[in-house]
Amino acid sequence: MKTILVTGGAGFIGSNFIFYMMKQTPKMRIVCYDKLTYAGNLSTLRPIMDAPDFRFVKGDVCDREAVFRVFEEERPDVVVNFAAESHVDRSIEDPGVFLRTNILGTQTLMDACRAYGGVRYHQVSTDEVYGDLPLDRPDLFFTEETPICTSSPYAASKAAADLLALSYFRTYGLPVTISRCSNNYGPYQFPEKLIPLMIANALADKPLPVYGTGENVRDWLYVEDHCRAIDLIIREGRVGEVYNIGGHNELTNIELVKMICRELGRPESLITHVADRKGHDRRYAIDPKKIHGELGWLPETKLADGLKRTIAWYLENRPWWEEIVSGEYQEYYRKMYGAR
Ligand code: NAD
Ligand code: TDX
Repeated sequence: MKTILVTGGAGFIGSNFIFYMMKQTPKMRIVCYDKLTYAGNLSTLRPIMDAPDFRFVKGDVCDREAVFRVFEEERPDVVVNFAAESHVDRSIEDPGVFLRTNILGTQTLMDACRAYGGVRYHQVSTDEVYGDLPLDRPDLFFTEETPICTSSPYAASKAAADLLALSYFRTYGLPVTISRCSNNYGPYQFPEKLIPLMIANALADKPLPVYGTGENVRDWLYVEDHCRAIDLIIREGRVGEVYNIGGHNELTNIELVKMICRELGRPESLITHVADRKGHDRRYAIDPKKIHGELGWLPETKLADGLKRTIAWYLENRPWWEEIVSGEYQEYYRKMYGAR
């Protein structure tokens, strides 16, 4: 039986990936390694905590000793690294922890892969490494050849990790793959990110804070489509290669927030335009030709359907996110939005 080490598996995409893999590939041991930062939530994994082929280990990806220990104990065949600081706004406030976790954490994991040998390493990256596209050029898309040109400290830290991963492939022959995905949404997303934040605020009849004019465009991908793509890449992708994931679901932020209002039956008058994000990327848009051509992947969930499912999930799982928005998050919200 193969063992897969999923780092950052208590967060949004990592937990969805674990659930996906358990369904798709039942004969696989899954070890989740996560520091449980503010973004990690053990309650998400509660239903599988006692499953026979699952183990949770609390640990920091930058902690060499702890990382090597888990490799010694579990001898993983594959590592999928989701562990990261992932919120752009937080990186603008405090870049340090982003550089530490996102870059040094990647190095530590790849060093362990090298030390134990024969381990396939997958780096979960982002389309933000390409910077942004102009709003008046709908003909332009990010391909794997688009130059890296980052805007935020978050994006810069992710780009650095990607370059490090490619250097480990070239220099040491470590079998790495990288995926660069567009904006994800779906169940278990921390309510600091646009879609769950707007759902939570709308349900509480609180203002819906849209940065600037709201004309910025994002290319939304339902999280399960992302998980399916990663599964394909680790099984059939070529080592040393980058694969873009996303496409065909572009929308301006303001259109998206209005859709959420309509779905929830809340008035658009809740929308409040607040100060823009510093360095705010204008448009992200993925060209998924490579992953489609090589691995047959295309997004399956249309935004309108995925959004309905996501809203239904947040309505049915209020305790999961109400606990988050009632705690420390209040202080974060005051700090980030109080002066906007
Ligand atoms: P998230 O913030 O929801 O989860 C991150 C997880 O990593 C948490 O469980 C957290 O506890 C853990 N973690 C943080 N620092 C750690 C450390 N030092 N050691 C061990 N664990 C640590 O993030 P997400 O949205 O699920 O994103 C997962 C990955 O996907 C990230 O690498 C992110 O850059 C990438 N990504 C995200 C999106 C998106 O739209 N959310 C899109 C493209 C790529
Ligand atoms: O309150 C808000 N108001 C608002 O207008 C928030 C939180 C966001 N926004 C805007 C900023 C962006 O244009 O909405 C858009 C989406 O914002 P986020 O949810 O913060 O996502 P983004 O900055 O696009 O980054 C996301 O996608 C790429 C993830 O957080 C990253 O981890 C991923 O790499």
